[in-house]
Amino acid sequence: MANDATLSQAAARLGEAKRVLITTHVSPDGDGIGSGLGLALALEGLGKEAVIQLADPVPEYLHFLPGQDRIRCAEPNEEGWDALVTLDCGDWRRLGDAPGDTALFGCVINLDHHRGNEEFGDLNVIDPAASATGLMVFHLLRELGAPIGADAALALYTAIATDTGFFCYSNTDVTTFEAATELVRSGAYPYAVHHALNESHPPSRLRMMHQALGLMEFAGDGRIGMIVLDSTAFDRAKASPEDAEGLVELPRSIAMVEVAVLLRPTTEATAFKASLRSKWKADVARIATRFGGGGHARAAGCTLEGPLETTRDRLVAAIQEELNRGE
Ligand SMILES: [Mn+2]
Repeated sequence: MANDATLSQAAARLGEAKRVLITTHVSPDGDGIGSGLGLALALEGLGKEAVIQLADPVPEYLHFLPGQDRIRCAEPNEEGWDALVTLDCGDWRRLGDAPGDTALFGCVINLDHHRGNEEFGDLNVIDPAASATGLMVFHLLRELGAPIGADAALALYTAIATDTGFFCYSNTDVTTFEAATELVRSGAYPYAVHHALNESHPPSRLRMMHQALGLMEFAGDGRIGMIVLDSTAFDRAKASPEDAEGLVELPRSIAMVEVAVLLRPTTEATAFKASLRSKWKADVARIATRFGGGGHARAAGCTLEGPLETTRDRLVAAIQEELNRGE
């Protein structure tokens, strides 16, 4: 692993710490929550105090993970801690105000796999080659010599499974499978994760999918597949924003499509959130970065201000440019 030295430095600092605060980005996902719970539970196993502080609540689909009584969400942190570990987050602002002031921490450890991470920590362990932050936490716990119990294993397995699309995306590699094997050996039950994430949707999720399929459009000779959800689509489906999570996979499943886009209004409805995915060539992180977002080469996101028509046009133009670049 590229950042071995730093990973062992992080392990050394955590080994000394007695009280550790853990956090992840706003709108937390499976990797952020799974990594956080896995780390917290394993640190507790070493006799440390570990609390997870979040800016936003844990989404419904992750409520099956055990250990969530360690999560605080309502107020920003005001206490002092030996260390803060930020997980899966490329810049400090994206933590919301969850951790509070940096002066509250003996050490800030930034553990992440986003390329372009702003390295805001005292220790920055950034590995863009890692398929998930959960995988990095797994290796960190090995460095620490921390036993991984069944609950922590389930959390870390979930982190890795969600960021790799259940071991399908192009980031899935030997290291990923090796870690998953170890986690299953430690008690993670893969079907429990698949069941919670893929077989437990409310009917509104499928109504939203129905709307989304009807709104699918194409650009760039069919190489750009896009779904634009407006508030009418949500009203028709009687759906919540959570019901639209991951629908960007629908256009990505089409043979011709190289870049898939899901556009949906922000809760304030003054801007649009774009989720971007690609298959082989297009670097969607580069596109997202142009609009102030970020992510990975094959999965990224950003928020675009302005009315829908201009937003769509700006985005399609930027994607087209990226597709031309690769030719
Ligand atoms: Mn991640």
